[in-house]
Amino acid sequence: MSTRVKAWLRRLAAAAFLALTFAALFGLIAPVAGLGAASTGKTRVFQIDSERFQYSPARIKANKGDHIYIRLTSSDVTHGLYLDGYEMKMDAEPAGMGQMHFIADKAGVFRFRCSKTCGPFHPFMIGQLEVSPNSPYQASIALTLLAGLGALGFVALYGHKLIPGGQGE
Ligand SMILES: [Cu+2]
Repeated sequence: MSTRVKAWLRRLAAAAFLALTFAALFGLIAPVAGLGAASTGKTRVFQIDSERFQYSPARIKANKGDHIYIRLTSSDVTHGLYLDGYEMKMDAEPAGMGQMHFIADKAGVFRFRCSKTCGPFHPFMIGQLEVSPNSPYQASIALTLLAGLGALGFVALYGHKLIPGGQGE
């Protein structure tokens, strides 16, 4: 190979390396700055009715980052709803309605249970909120790892060529 071609290849390699490094840095910074995930949150309104000794629906689902509104009504006596993990609670009297609003900033499966003693099976009055990890957020993390691995692999393969006077000469 002529020296001109070698020099050109080296410059190309350096440019690719820089591009990968920037991609990796941006991938790391973007989710932290909220560019990747914050804009994807949806508003979800759940209407849960309570009746001795169950909630309906008893299972609700959302994605991380969603704005969640839960409205609680009761068809018989006063019930409550305490949400584990988010440590929030509300009550619903027979003619009234309880409400809570929060941003699902934690992924996982969280139990909610009745917080008003309503009868013999009160301790078994439970439900669950499932918060799935936000996929665009996960994708940005995967991209970051990929870019990082790419940069590492590149350095491992061609790093010696980036140093003037190295083995690649
Ligand atoms: Cu209850």
